[in-house]
Order: sequence, then C-alpha cells, then structure tokens
Amino acid sequence: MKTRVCDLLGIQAPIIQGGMSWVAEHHLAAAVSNAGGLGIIAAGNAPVEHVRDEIRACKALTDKPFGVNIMLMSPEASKIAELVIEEGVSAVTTGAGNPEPYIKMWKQAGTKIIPVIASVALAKRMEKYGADAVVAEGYEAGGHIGESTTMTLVPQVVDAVNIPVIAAGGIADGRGYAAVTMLGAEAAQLGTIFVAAKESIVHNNYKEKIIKAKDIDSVVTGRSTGHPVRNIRNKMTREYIRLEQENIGLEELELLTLGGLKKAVVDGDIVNGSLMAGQIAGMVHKEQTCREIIEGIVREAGQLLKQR
Ligand code: TUI
Repeated sequence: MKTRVCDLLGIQAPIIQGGMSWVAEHHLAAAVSNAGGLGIIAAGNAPVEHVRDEIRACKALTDKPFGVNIMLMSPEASKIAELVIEEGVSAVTTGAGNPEPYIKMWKQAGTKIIPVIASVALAKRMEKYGADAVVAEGYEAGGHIGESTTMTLVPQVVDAVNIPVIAAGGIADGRGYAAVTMLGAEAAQLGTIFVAAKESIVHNNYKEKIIKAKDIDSVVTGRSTGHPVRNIRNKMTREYIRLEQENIGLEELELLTLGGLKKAVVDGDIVNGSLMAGQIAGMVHKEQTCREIIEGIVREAGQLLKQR
C-alpha cells in the first residue's frame, strides 16, 4: 500500500482526511494522523487566531504529520496561508478556488502543497506552478463540487500530470480504495465516513443522518448560483431547490444557507442545517474509530489488490 504520497507526507497509510469546515477540527485530525493517515484541520471561514489554536491543540495530541485545509473563498485565506508557514504545518490542501498566489511562499517554506481540483485543466496548472500532488475530487463528494464523476476525472487527471493524484468522492471502504488505485490514484481522500467517526465532534443528529442515509438521499443545491453543494436532503434543501426553480435572487438563497454548517454540526439542527455529505453516505452504516476505518480499508484493499 506504500505509494509516493506516503513518502511525500511521511505517513504510513495513503489515506487523507477531507478538509471539512466545522467538522475537521483538531480531535479528528489528530485521530487520523495517529492512525497512520494524514489528518486535516479545516480553516473554513474561521478567524486566523482560531486556526492557530486548532493547530497548536493538534500538535499536543499527535507528533505525526498533519495538514490544514484552506477554503479559498474565506476572507481569512491569505492570513491562514501565512499562518501555516509560521506554525510549520507539514501540508496544505486547498478547496473552492485557485491557490496560485500562495504557492511560491509555501514552496520556499517546504510546505507540501495539495490543491483539491475538479478538472484536468486546473490539475495541469497546479502541477506547472509547483503543487506536490493534487486531490481529484468527483461529483459524488459532499460539499462544494465540480461536474465530473470520480470514475471519469481520476484517470484523466492521472494521464495529464506526473505528480501523484489522490482520488476523492465516493470512497469509504477497501473496494473503493482498490478501485481508484486501478484508475491510477496513489492515495484516497475520505470525508463523509470521517464525519461519522467516533472522534468526530459533529452533533449526534448529523452523524445519525449519515448513518441512516440511503444511496439517493443526497441532493445538489446551488447549481443556479455557480456554487453547487451536495447535502443530505432535508427541509432546507427542499426549500432551496424550490426557490432556485422560482429564480429567486441570490441574497434570499444565501439567507437560507447562512450559518447552515454550524447549525448542523454544533446545534444538531437537521431540519434547517446544511448536512454536507457525499453519495457514499448510503454505505456508512456505523460509527467507527479513525483507526478502525483506516485499518479496515488498508486490510480490505490489500487483499483485493493481491488477488489481481
Ligand atoms: O472545497 C471543496 N469543498 C467544499 S468547500 C466548502 S465551504 C462552503 N460552505 C458553504 C457553501 C459553499 C461552500 C464546502 N465544501 N472541495 C474542493 C473543491 N474545490 N471542489 C471543487 C473545487 C474547486 C472549484 C473551483 C477548485 C478550484 C476552483 O477554481 C476555480 C478557478 O479559479 O479556476
């Protein structure tokens, strides 16, 4: 199971935790890193001081490498880009935008750079500007997504770049891991299954929604605004899609999702909150520790890949 991604990041298992706003805090990140994967703290829209505290709290829980995810639409993104250097964080993943302005300074600092992308064009551009690897994230994923499926995106990105490709979107067990290996990926990024992990601080109501979800229980909101987001269907998504069909203005739509992740993660409001999750939620049936998740995937994928 050792790949170039393990060597690049100094990790045992080629499993990376998704950088999920509000969800990916220091307990989860440290648990994933302690289990041999790469844990990630998501900066989301949080102020830089909060992210600094999170990084320091994570260092207190693990001596293994971990990363920070920078959500590039955040007004704090440039400050957090500097913070990761100050704090000597091993790796950054970026989402929801183009990280080009920060790549040079991260390279100089030796920070490993792993942009999350949803197209071949952006993958090529990231390689040209010095990214160390890319996460190719398919349409099956939760949260903010692109248009291509994991099945079609991963092999096309693998063919287009020489840096390692990490597959994301629709992976939650050894079969999924083995499958993306066949497509040429050298690691997998997992989100949804870690939302429901024992060490995840997410409200129990949200975890239950993932554990009870069926294959068709997620929907995409925000297509009309150019920011498509996959969530588990609830009152909020039904209302949102109804308003989208009525061509209601952007402001009213934004009001509906304002603070939606906090509502879901912290308050456990599964009616009005944004229950971001991928299509694979239908296959997440129980709460497991991060170690059980990672060791299970490595064991199952190892057996499958040996049978080839
Ligand atoms: O970033 C994600 N997933 C996210 S970010 C997020 S925060 C949010 N909260 C509330 C509403 C909306 C978003 C939740 N989930 N995944 C990685 C990802 N990045 N997928 C697609 C992209 C992406 C999109 C555009 C990457 C680059 C990009 O660049 C555009 C450009 O400048 O060319």
